[in-house]
Amino acid sequence: MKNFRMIFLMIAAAMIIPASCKSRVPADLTTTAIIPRPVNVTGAGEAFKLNANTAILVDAGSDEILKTGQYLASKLNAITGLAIAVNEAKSEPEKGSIFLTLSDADQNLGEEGYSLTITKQLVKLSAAKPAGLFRGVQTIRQITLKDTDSGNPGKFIIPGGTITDYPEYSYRSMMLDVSRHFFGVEDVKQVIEYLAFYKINTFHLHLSDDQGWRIEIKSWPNLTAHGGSTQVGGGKGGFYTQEQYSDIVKFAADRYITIVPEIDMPGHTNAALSSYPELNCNGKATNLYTGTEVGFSSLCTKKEITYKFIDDVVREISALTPGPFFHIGGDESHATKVEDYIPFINRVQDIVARYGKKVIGWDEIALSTLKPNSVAQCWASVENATKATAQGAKILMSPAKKAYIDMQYNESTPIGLHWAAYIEVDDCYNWDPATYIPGITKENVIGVEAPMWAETITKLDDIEFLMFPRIAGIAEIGWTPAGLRSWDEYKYRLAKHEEWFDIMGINFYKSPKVPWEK
Ligand code: TNX
Repeated sequence: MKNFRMIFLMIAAAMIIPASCKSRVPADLTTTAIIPRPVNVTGAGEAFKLNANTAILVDAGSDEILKTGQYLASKLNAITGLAIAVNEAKSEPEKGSIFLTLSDADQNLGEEGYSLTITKQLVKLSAAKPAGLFRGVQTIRQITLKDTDSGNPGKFIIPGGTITDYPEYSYRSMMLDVSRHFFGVEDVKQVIEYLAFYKINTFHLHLSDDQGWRIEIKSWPNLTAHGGSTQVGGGKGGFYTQEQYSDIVKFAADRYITIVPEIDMPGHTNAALSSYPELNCNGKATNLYTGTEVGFSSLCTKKEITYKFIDDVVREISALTPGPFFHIGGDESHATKVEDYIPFINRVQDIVARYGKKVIGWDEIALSTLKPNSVAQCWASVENATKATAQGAKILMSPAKKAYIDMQYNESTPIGLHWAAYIEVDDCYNWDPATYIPGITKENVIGVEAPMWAETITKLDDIEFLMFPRIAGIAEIGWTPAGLRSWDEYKYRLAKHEEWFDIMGINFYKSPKVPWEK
């Protein structure tokens, strides 16, 4: 009899415990799929539940933090269907709130670091600087999960625990070439919004090339009127008015993303040479160009008018650009003799400095005498990178074989080039900016950038296909310490981001290398 009762109780328990266990053990923060992976995560056996009473509270008296709170609210409301409101915090934040504060953060978190403490009662996000709150907000978005508790259908939780997080590199970037094909303001904003989700903080716009000049210069109006009128394949091209460019700058700044404008010179300048005959050594305007060759054009480095032109362009664009950098290109100047190239780059560095900006240029600029604060963007030449660091300059790492997200994934994926390599999702992830070039160490490197050249790209769908999922890996390389990165762990987190790609409507490459769940 006793045995019978015992067996009965055991069976009953076996039936009940799994169900009740499920409702008591919330998802664990340490197993959430945050990209880039945070520096430190601990889990706790409880979770914060979102419901109709959940509010976002922010430090009183700061419009800037209020805006970040509103950004978080709009993202969470879209996902959860709630109508979370944003209010200024009273002295003690109420239970049930998500609290964004600068008041008591560890100053060692730096410009972009943040810490999160999540309990049943409160989600507290602290940072030393507003940018850190914005980065932390991206983490909150990524850990707001559907409650798997069967008694809680359609509800959302944030798993309990703590996160302390800050970036490995201060410069984490993507470049978009809007010259070979032009992309309008709305497309560019969409790309910037995607970058924000992965804590990327810089967006480089390649604004001029042989095929098109894409930014209005008021003192040289024919650059856009004529030079912006076509693109690869002969489409109608386009350009940003200064007002539109400023709108992009502001949209990015609202996401703590810095715009780096590039005017490529002395090569890659056919669009300018075609718009103003006086910029050519022979005084004759070239024809517009809609092909994809490189290395055939050069500004006339010996003419004074060339430097007047550059001065005007740098002045006008710098006035619209709050960020510290101006990118002068400098790549593939095969039509410029090296003895002309070197003094040209030296002189252009002075012009950029006159307008209060620091120079970035492709690695060839290391042939010249770099200013101590100039940055060489390393895409191809180890020798140039070494020349740059020997002069004390910093390196921005964009090795074409790893980080060029205009490369095809493999022979059979549509769009993209393959001159540098086919770059599968794991290839793009498996490298380290601090060891990629022998002799160049972390101290030499300011960060990482994934360039997207646009010879074969004509629409936002194409940008998305080449960007995703590779950009997530580039973001992690820039943010997460090398010791915490491994493809075999990352690929499972990445697989979980398919859900995000679907929610955001992103046309991504479903690589066979990733253990997708769907
Ligand atoms: C090389 S990378 C270029 C660009 C092309 C790109 C295509 C670099 C600095 N120059 O002009 O668009 O290859 O991948």
